[in-house]
Amino acid sequence: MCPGSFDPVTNGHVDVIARAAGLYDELVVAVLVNPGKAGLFSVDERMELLREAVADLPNVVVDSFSGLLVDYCRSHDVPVVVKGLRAVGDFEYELQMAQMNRELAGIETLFVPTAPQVGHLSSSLVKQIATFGGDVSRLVPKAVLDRLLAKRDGSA
Ligand code: COD
Repeated sequence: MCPGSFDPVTNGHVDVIARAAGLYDELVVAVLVNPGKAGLFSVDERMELLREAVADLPNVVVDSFSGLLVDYCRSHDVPVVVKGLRAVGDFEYELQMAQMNRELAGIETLFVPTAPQVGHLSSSLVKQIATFGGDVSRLVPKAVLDRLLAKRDGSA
């Protein structure tokens, strides 16, 4: 399983998802609500954009969940969580969550190092750049770009 806020999905997420999909027979990408982050897109919008972004990966299913990651894993028999690691900041946060999820439910976390060409990408930076009219066309899938532009122009 690849969990995240995906608000919205970026090319960095897609890279990790595609690589995780190559390691397992089945991969669930789940939108989980991160209480520490305010959302621009609704959970339904995030799922729709994710589905478009992973349309060429037949073993990937998109889902959502509100609650603890370990509860989702337990109820769906998910043994492993795959996370992308960018820099030291990610590592400290992700290590803590990985250790906690293992303590709570024995769930293992596999870390995939970010690809250098997407290591600087984050949903928050993409939103900030798009809000102020910057070009994010190389940073996100096409469907996300269209939706960001529509939101900025007030038509979505
Ligand atoms: N390159 C590589 N990996 C990337 C990139 C990139 N450019 N951008 C993001 N990623 C990775 C992140 O490192 C992360 O692993 C994943 O993609 C998702 O990223 P985000 O930013 O969309 O999602 P987060 O970090 O906000 O997601 C946090 C969760 C929602 C997974 C977490 O808060 C959670 O599990 N919440 C559920 C409640 C819970 O169980 N809490 C207790 C945790 S111990």
